[in-house]
Amino acid sequence: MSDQCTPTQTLDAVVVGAGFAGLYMLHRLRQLGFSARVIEAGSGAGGTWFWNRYPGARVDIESMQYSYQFSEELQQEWQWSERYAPQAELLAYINHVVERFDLARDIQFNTRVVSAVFDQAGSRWQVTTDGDDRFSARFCIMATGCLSAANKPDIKGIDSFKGPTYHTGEWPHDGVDFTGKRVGIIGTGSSAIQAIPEIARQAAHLTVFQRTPTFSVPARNAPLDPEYVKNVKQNYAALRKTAKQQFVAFDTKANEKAATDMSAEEIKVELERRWEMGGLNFYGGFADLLVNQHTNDMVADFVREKIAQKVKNPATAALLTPKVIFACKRLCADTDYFETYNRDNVTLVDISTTPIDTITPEGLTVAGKAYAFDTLVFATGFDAMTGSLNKIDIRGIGGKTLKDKWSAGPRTYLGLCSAGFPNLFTISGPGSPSVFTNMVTSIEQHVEYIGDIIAYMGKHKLSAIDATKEAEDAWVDHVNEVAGGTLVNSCSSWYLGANIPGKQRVFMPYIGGFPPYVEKCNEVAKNGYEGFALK
Ligand code: NA7
Repeated sequence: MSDQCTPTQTLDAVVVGAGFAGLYMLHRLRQLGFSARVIEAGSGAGGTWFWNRYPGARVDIESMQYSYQFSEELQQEWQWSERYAPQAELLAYINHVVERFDLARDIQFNTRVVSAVFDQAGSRWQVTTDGDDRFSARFCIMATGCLSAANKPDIKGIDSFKGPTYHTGEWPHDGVDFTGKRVGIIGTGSSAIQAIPEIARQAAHLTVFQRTPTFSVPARNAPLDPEYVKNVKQNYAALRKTAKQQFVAFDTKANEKAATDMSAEEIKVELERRWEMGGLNFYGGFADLLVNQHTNDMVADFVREKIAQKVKNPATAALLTPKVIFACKRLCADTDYFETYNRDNVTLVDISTTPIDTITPEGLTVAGKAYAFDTLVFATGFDAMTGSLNKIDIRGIGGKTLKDKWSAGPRTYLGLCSAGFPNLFTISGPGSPSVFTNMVTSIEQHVEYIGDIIAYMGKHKLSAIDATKEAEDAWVDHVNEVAGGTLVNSCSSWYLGANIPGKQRVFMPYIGGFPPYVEKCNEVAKNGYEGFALK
């Protein structure tokens, strides 16, 4: 019956997701003369910035850099107000982009893609949605984000809690008023580190349940100085160029020297200078930070010392002090996070050795001790990199599912394509620099690269592109080899999928740096897309 009710819409491309990636992909496809439709589960555009509306949510890369650069007019006209834009401003920016480039007419909101099945005979993707839409498209482009499938832990009694519960990645649009409430929060990653100071200021009491303490450096957020903005805008091209030459694709004023080539005094000065600069500039302190254990220990000890200075209660300070490799989990940038534990209305509960026993109607219990609250917040992160893709029934050649193919860890060529799934692209997919970089810059690179491939195929009258197994195997080996040469491969982070019980531990993003990655992509293109089979 539904076959008759829902005629198939024929397009050049279906794009899944209307965040930074999906929006620019749509714009680019249109520029190239292709028809496309974006399917978005949310009621509005924005992806991460649509869903993550928890108190304190803001970007941790400077706003002047965490923005599109494909349009000079756009980057000149948009006014950021703070060094790190808050969620609402990022969403306003995204909505401005939607309007400015007239994108909404090709976006279907409130619709979730359920399946994408490759029809080999016609070289087309048949895409269906939970609204019973059917699309037939030459290309299917997954712009589903790296951190968009919320991880709700399977804790006993989770549904028994009688008060409201919230996940930071699925926050209510009209906000949550914590005034006078006793609040429990599980998790102490980036989201919690931003939310905890804000919730503590409002709530009657906040109890934080911490499994692993996190390294965090002061963000040093502030209103943007108009002179600085003017200067950046006059020289935007130069800043963007410098940023793209950096490992992380944003300008950290990186020190090219390894700590091993510096004197003890120089190191001390550099550490203090980085601490004062604020935010993820800390990554740029020493060229060997992620590969030299001694350097890493030294940086870690410096930050541990700062935590001890900030937190008045030594027992609490000890609990908040990370024991792992510095930046092994993503480094956080905070505003008053550690200081928040000096408040009388904040309690830290260590659940590293004694996990939560059960959630109860009144709160939860740890090691037999009951903690009561009115509201429970899950700041428990995401099924990263693969979670949102695995929610969709994606079937390639011979009906094989992507989920099955990736059961022992994601396998891609350049993080863009997976062999056996022709004409399917993942923007900032596993195996690409993505989360180790300025996401917007990485997204733009992928979108433009995919656009070029599609245009190339049109020009050469090609109907299908697929990664070869050999190129994919070699790329996966390279991704693993590079990760294995760093220190970040060693702790239980979401980079490895270690936060999701049962998920295969494989280092998912490419940690070889943005410039070498782009160079590799460009070389592949120059050689007629070597490593891809074109038909
Ligand atoms: P993260 O960084 O994955 O943090 C999730 C937190 O939740 C982290 O402290 C976890 O502890 C904790 N967690 C997860 N599951 C549980 C269970 N079952 N019990 C107790 N504690 C748990 O997610 P965020 O949303 O904060 O940040 C995600 C990214 O967004 C961030 O890296 C930035 O790139 C932006 P764990 O460390 O696993 O022991």
